[in-house]
Amino acid sequence: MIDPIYRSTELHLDGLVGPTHFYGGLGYGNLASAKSANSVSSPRRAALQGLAKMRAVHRLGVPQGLLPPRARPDEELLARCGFTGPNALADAGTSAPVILKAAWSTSSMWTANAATVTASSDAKDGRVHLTPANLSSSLHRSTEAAPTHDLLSLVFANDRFIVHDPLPGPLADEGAANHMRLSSPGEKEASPGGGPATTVFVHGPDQSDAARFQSRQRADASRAVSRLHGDRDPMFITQSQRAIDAGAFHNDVVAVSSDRVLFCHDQAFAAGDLARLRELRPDVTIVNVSEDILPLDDAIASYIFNSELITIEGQLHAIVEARVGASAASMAALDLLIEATDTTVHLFDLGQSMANGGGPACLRLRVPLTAEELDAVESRFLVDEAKLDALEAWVTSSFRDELRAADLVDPEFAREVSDVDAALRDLLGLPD
Ligand code: SUG
Repeated sequence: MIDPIYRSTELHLDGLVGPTHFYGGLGYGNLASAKSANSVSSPRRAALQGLAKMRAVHRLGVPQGLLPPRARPDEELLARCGFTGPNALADAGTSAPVILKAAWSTSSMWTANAATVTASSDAKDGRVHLTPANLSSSLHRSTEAAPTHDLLSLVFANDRFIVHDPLPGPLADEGAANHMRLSSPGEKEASPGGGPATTVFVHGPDQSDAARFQSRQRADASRAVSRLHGDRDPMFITQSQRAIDAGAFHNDVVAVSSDRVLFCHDQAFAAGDLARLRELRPDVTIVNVSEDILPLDDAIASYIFNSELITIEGQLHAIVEARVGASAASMAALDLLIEATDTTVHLFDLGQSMANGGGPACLRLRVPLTAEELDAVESRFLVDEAKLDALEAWVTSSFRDELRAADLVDPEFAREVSDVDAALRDLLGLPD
């Protein structure tokens, strides 16, 4: 097959699933991750499911790229926590299992948490800004920040782009999962070029002792990112505590946008915030699904609002996780989106990622670019059919079909994974 000509300039960067995908029960406020804790995972199926989604998006004519998984186990983390030498894994497994799991985590696959991005037409200085998320709410995710910074600096190595340092740890920031870009009325399409879009930062409410879960996104972090990026038209809205308590640990579990469409659950935001948005941007089509049609718990179970929305030449596409099809109430919500926007729906099985709380929208970072900016992106990180074929072959031949908690203390598994990582660096032409 001949690779299609791009029909959009919004780059989608997916996280490639690594050979150590497992269920650690590590995701704070993430009900799926808690439920799956210690069950048997399939790294091979997880990676193939992710690649199938990337291929489909690529075939739609969308620039599709990837961020590779980090080398595992994270020996630096183990050493910083006092685990060194030949028994490091076994010792960590006995006395600090959370540190052991963090050292093996493939959570970098959820690139919606890799960074917050501001398009050049939305920034006062006319450059594309990226701030890697510090992910400081949890140990396993916080270790992603420094390597993500280095990777993004390679992908966007051109002075059209600025990759900032992650925010200081206490300003907890989870990246684009809590950020939406509503295209300006002057823009023809999701790609930048018209006036400034409204960049919507969604952060948690003030901490409360009554809360079941605290928000992972602090308001002062959202404001700091917006300041750093020089956003021309930012807006700040608050997640509802009810949604966080029901398991919406990121806003993208209950709301998603593309271009001038916002698809969300009625309980996603604090009272009055959606009305404020509507008043500010009356041109935006808001498909706000009420509790009567889709109870919040069902929305969080199906991840309907975590669908990946993509606007291509004016047509809205939704990459929807297969389990939505099994929920009549979620299908009713999807019908509302289709009625309002004539969306084309594509169903995908992402079950392995979903069991850790990561749906279609979690697996991709959107980078709205102009055609010239897209040309400046480092091509080693972009996929085409041949690269996708090679990646599938790499996964099929070298990833385990089953992984158990006990494998994480096995030094033989560590050696195996290091060979798998080296083969990927070779395939993508990346340095050690
Ligand atoms: O941060 N899960 C991730 C899921 C992230 C989903 N991303 C978005 N919503 N954008 C998290 O909770 C689970 C890992 C484990 O349990 O092994 C985890 O980290």
